[in-house]
Amino acid sequence: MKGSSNKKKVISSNPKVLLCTAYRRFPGDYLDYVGENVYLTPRVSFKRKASPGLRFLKQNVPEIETLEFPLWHQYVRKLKEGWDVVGFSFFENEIAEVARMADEARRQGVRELWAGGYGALDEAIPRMVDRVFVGAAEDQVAQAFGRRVPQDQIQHPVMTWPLAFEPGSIPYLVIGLLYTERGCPFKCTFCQTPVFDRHRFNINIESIERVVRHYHKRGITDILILDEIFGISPQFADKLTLILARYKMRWWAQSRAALFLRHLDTWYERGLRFPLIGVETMSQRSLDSISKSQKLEEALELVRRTREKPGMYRMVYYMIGYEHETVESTLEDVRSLKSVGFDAHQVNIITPFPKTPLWSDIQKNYGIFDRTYRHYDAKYLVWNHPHISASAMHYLLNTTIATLNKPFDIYGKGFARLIRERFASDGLRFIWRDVIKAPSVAATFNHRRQVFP
Ligand code: B12
Ligand code: SF4
Repeated sequence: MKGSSNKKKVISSNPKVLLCTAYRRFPGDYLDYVGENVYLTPRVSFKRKASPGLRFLKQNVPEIETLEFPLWHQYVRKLKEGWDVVGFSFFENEIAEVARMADEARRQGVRELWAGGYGALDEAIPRMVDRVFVGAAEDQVAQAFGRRVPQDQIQHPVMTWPLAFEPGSIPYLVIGLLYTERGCPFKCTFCQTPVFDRHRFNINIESIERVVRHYHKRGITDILILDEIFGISPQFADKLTLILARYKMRWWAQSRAALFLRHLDTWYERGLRFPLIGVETMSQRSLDSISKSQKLEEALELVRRTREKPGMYRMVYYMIGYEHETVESTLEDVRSLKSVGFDAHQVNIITPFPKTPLWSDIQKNYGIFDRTYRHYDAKYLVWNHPHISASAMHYLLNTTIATLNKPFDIYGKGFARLIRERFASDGLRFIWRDVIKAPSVAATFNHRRQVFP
């Protein structure tokens, strides 16, 4: 079967299918996108309380049941309801938890196990489950119920994550999520997207508009577009940004510097305020070594041009551990990035992920010494770097994060500037929208329930 490996058993034509994420090891065990990159409190948190993969599957194949980030006892209790199929959606760093979940499902007599999501690219997975799904799977899952979901009819689900103040998880903002394009035409050596999502396509725009309308009705003012390269399909992006403008959304988007530069003025007018780009390094040699197909000047120009636009907050992805770098050259690179003046940084250690060109290159040239799944969250050195030891890399990561994301710079300067600029441009509307309405909506919002507008 296309896109999946198969040790298929005979299951009924109307099977009971349960799809889960990895379990939470303790109640607060949600991946916190900000907490991984800012060490001190007070700070904001941004917790992954909904799984985009499972939300898409449930929206398009309502016959399935989904279970997002259960605690272990909740998972075991759910298994007891009796299922023909139990499937898991996970990242590489969650494989140990999923292995334990698979054992428990087998122990309880589940007849068929499935795996999907990026973690399913790992070579251990086909031994763990009966069926591995690679790439978008709405259509394949629907086929288990005798239906088809063509690519152009995939419906977008509602999914939100909370932005809160820590300590205390005090709710501040509900962020509505969008994921509008699968696949990528670039071939950065560290990235799994080109091998995972081989077919590029856009999600049905009418269904996206329905979701944005729902966010608006629920009082949501901010949207994060999770796409890796938003704007790669210009006509689609044009339609989508017009929808966002119509509902007066303030939006965040991940894309490449060149695409932001091309569309900056229009997108800014239509509500773009939080651009996220992969700067990756301040060295063109390092950029070229990962085939990023990006010029350093593009990122620098983006900082210059966005600085002129009030209310913008610029975040970057940055990696350390390029093969020719040393401790000294890395610290120099970090200083150079700091001087450019982005507002916040996500810092990762270059990590080989299965089936990427980087994975085979590193295995061939240096060797991978650490196969602890939990260490594949891009915060550990898992391979034999020629110039930097694992402990030195650990020190470098901490120093880099502490230097780039000083709370005073991120909040003291960055947020204070945002508040000033929003107040200057929106006046009392800013007070209503950002100080009164947003926290009130956030205080009562249930992120865990999937709704179908
Ligand atoms: C949004 C995103 C995130 C979100 C979380 C998203 C999530 N799903 O939980 C955040 C920002 C938190 C995040 C964090 C990280 N991410 Co990330 N992220 C992405 C991104 C851009 C989109 C993923 C997404 O939500 N897609 C939308 C949904 C709808 O698609 P999907 O998950 O693929 O699901 C579909 C199919 O896979 C399938 N499916 C999924 N599960 C299942 C299960 C079954 C049983 C079946 C049948 C089918 C199925 O059906 C779904 C519908 O079609 C991808 C790149 C990309 N282009 O996809 C990287 C990506 C997944 N991330 C990646 C990485 C490296 C990370 C980090 C390690 C980096 C870092 N340090 O920040 C961390 C993880 C940290 C941690 N501690 O866990 C890597 C791969 C990771 C891996 N193999 O483990 C990717 C591929 C990017 C890359 N450049 O290579 N990420
Ligand atoms: S890092 Fe981004 S641009 Fe590069 S291949 Fe992956 S998704 Fe495409």
